[in-house]
Amino acid sequence: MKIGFLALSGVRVVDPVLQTVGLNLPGFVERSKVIASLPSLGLLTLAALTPDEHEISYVEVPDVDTPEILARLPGPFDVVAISSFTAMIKEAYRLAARYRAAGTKVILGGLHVTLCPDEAAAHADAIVIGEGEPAWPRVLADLAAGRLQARYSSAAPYNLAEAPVPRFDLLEIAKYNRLTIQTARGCPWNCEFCAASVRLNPRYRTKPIANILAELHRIKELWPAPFIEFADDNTFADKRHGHALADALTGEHIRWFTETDISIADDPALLRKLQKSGCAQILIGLEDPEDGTDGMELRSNWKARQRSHYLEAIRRIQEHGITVNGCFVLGLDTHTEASFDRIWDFIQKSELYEIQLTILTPFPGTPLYDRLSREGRLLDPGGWEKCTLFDVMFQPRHLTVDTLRRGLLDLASKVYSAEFTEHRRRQFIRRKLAADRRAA
Ligand code: B12
Repeated sequence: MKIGFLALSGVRVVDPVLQTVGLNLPGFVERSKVIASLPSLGLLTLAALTPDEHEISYVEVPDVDTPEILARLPGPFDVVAISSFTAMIKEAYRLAARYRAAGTKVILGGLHVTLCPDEAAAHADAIVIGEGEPAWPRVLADLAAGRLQARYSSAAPYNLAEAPVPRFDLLEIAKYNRLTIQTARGCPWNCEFCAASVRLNPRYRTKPIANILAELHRIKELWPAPFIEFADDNTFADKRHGHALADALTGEHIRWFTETDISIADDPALLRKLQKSGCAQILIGLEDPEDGTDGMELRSNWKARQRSHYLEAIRRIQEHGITVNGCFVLGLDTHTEASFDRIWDFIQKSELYEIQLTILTPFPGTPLYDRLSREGRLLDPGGWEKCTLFDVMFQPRHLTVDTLRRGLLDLASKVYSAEFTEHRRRQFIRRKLAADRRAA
């Protein structure tokens, strides 16, 4: 069979003001450029599980509604596999409809399909719920035998020791400024708003170091000194695995970025290893430095218990030469008009190198979505295109929708101003040099 793996790429925002003003702010533009060019690791993984007898291609579709796509679909293919995030699911459905009209079988999978299977099933010949690896070989075998089922699901957690090396060779490597490797799935914490891989399968699992290195070495054959982004929700939640990973990366001569939680600051030995292994930046969800995190983490209220030592933790990590990208969520139930200034004050005090500001977003299938729905606060249920982390999709408790939008824009204009960005960069270098002098 001729199989097309279709990735909808690029970043999204619906709000026209944010599009014109917000995305022109230097920090937004910089970050968008960096991340907009990541490939779909999910599809490259499925491609690796596709037997050689099939002819496969990986295609990125930046915008489904462009004249080129409308005039001529990539292909022809017998089957297309399309991946899904919520913000672009309607584009995925439009693309699916065009292929199905042309007689191509469409298989849909990924995060949104897992979160809203009944909706997705109406747009595909088959859907895959949950992790793709266990189901994909069955889908292909059933397709070949002419007995494709409407739904496949992977109930048991996939054993990451069996993970294949994704087909990075299908990519036009020069197009990318970083490539992804997944080292863990899920997260031990259960934040009310989280719509990442914790929703595919709730158990936290790490990938054996040998598999991670095999993936890295494959990438290095194609790109000798790559920049790697770990596509994890929480890379260093398991400290033993974290130490082993940092040891394994040392000497690989790479620079890398990942997402984890603030607890790495409590492990100075790990911080030293991260520095040695080429860690450039760690992204941490701080959400709110003072209030609003109470009750956010549903397992043990873990997040609320961390915030008293945020400042000290950021300082400790950054003194190791690792920049912290601190993420703040605006529109929490405790937020009032005063919260924007309060967060701005904290950002200035924190000396964070990088900052990410997002709006609280009720992704379908999350406890947050269910709560806001029960409370009658969803503004446009089913308006999935707004699940961008920048568009306001719900009625905030103590703010109007417009005050929240304006609050994001005002705060972003201060945080991403050329002047403050330069100040943050210099401050980081100064602190690092001072820490090095103290250590010498
Ligand atoms: C890399 C990444 C991107 C890349 C994606 C490149 C691409 N085309 O896939 C880029 C930078 C383009 C991107 C963009 C966006 N992203 Co993003 N991104 C990530 C990130 C960091 C890693 C995702 C990843 O690689 N996971 C690893 C792979 C292996 O997992 P997977 O894709 O889920 O695939 C598995 C299964 O889902 C399944 N599967 C997946 N697809 C398919 C298809 C078929 C046919 C089958 C059978 C199975 C299957 O099998 C795979 C293996 O088990 C996550 C955060 C995180 N920590 O996970 C956010 C994340 C996925 N992004 C998110 C968001 C919100 C966005 C944006 C909307 C941001 C914006 N404002 O523009 C856009 C969406 C635009 C778009 N094009 O869809 C959210 C999505 C939540 C949701 N439920 O939709 C996440 C979870 C981050 C978060 N803060 O919540 N992102």
